[in-house]
Amino acid sequence: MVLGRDARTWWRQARRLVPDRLPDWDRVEGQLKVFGETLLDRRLKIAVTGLSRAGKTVFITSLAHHLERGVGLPFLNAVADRRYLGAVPARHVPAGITPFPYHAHHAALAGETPYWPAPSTDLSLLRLELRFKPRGRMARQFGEQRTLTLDIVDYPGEWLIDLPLLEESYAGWAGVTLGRLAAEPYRTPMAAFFDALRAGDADTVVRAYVEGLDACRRQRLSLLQPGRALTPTAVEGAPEAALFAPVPADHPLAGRFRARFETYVERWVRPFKTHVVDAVDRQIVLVDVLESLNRGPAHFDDTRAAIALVLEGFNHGRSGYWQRLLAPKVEKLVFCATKADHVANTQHANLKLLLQDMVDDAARRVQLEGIPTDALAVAALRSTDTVRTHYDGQLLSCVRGVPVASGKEKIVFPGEVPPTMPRGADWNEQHFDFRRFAPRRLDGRQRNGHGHIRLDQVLEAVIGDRLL
Ligand SMILES: Nc1nc2c(ncn2[C@@H]2O[C@H](COP(=O)(O)OP(=O)(O)OP(=O)(O)O)[C@@H](O)[C@H]2O)c(=O)[nH]1
Ligand SMILES: [Mg+2]
Repeated sequence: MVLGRDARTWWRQARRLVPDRLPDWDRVEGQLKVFGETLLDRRLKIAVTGLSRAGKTVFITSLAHHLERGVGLPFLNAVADRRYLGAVPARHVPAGITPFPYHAHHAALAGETPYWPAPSTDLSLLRLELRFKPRGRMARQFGEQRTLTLDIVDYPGEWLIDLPLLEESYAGWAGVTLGRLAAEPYRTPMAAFFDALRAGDADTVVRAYVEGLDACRRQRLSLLQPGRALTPTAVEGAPEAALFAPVPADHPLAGRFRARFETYVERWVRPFKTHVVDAVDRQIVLVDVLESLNRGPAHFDDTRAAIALVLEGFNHGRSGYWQRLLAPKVEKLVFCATKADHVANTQHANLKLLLQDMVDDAARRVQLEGIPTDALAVAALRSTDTVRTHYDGQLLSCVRGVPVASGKEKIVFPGEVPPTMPRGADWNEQHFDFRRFAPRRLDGRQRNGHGHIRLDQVLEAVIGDRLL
C-alpha cells in the first residue's frame, strides 16, 4: 500500500508545524503498510526457535533459497498447483534491526566450495515477499496476484535461554541456578566458580562464573544464563552480561549482583523478547535430536528441559480477528528434528517418533491451548544420500557424504535411531555416534526436492493456508 503524493506533502507540512511530535513520513508509511497487510492477512511473523547450533541459520537460508526460486518444493501445495510465482527478500527492514545477511550465507552454501555459516553473533531479520496466484477461479481469471510477507528473525541460540529471566527476581533465579549447578553435569565444569564464591571479590566470582558457563557450553549444555555472556561480540555490546553471577541470598555480593541482573534483563532481554517472541503468528521449533543422543542422558534431559522452558515464554492459542491484529498468538507450531541427513532415510520414522517423545510435555501444553502441533524429521541442506550396501558383512542402509572429520567422501553406517527416549540401562547398551557432514552445494536447479529433506512439508504446515 503506497499512499499518494498528496498524503506525503500534507504530512510534511504538518511536520513543519510540530516537528517534535510527528514521526517522519517513511516511518508512518512503513507502519501503515504493516497494518494494512496484517488487516488483509498478508503478513506473518514466523519464529524459528532453536537452541544454539540447532540449525536455525542454515534452515532460514535454505528456506529463503527455495522460496525465492519456487523449485524443489513439491509438497508445498501452491507450488504443486503451479500458483506459486517466487519470492524476493525485501530491500528494507525496520530501523533498529540488522537485515539477515542472506546473500553472505547464501554465497557460503551455494558457492563453488560450500561451507557452513559461522555461529550467529547478533539478531537479524529476514523479510521475504512471496508472490502467488490465489486459488479461486474468479480471482485467477482476473489475473490477480497476491503477496504474502514473511518476517523471520535469526539470533544466537544462547540468547534464547535468557527469556525466562523476564519472569524471575534475582533471588529466585540465583536460588534455582545454584541448585542446578550444584548437580552433574554442571557441577564439574562449575567447580572453580563454587570455590570463588567462598572467597572471591565481585570480579573473581564473575570471571569464574563466565569461564564455568563456557566450559558447560563446550559440553553442549543449554541451561546457561545469561546467554550473552557466551557470545563474545555481544559481551562487548552488552557488558552487563558479564557482570553478575548467581550467589546465595546472604552473600555479600547479592545486592550488587541483583542491581546488575535487573539492568541486564531490562536493557537486553526485554528488547530481544520484542523481536523474537512478541507478535509471532507461527512457530518452527528446531531440535538437534541426534546430537543429544551423541552426548548421552544428562545432555538429553538438559536439552528437553531447555526447550520446554523456552516454549513457556511464547503465547500459544487461537485468537479472534482483532486480537490477531493487535496481539497475535502462535496459532500453528511444527517441531523439527534437524540434520536428518546424518542418518539413513530408513531411520526417519524413528527420528520423528523420538522427537515427539522428547518434546511431549511442551507439545501437550501447546495442544491444551487448542493448537495442533506437527513433528517432522528434516534437513534444510541435505548433504548425504542413503545407500544400501554391504557393511561389515551385512546388507545395511548407510549414508554417503563427506564427514567433516575426514574431509573425504565415504560411506558410513551411522547406526539406528531409537523410537523412544532411551532410559536407564538403555544408554549403556547403545552407543550413538552420528557424524557431522560437510555441506553439499545449495543448488538452484533441484526441481524435485533432493536438496533438502521435508522442508516443503514444513512450509505447507506453517504457511500453506496463507497461500490459497
Ligand atoms: N548435514 C546437515 N548439517 C546441518 C544442517 N543444518 C545445520 N547443520 C549443521 O549444524 C551446524 C549449525 O547450524 P546453524 O544453522 O549455524 O545453527 P544455528 O542454530 O544458527 O546456531 P547458532 O547461530 O549458534 O545459534 C552447521 O554448522 C552444520 O554443521 C543440515 O540440514 N544438514
Ligand atoms: Mg545461527
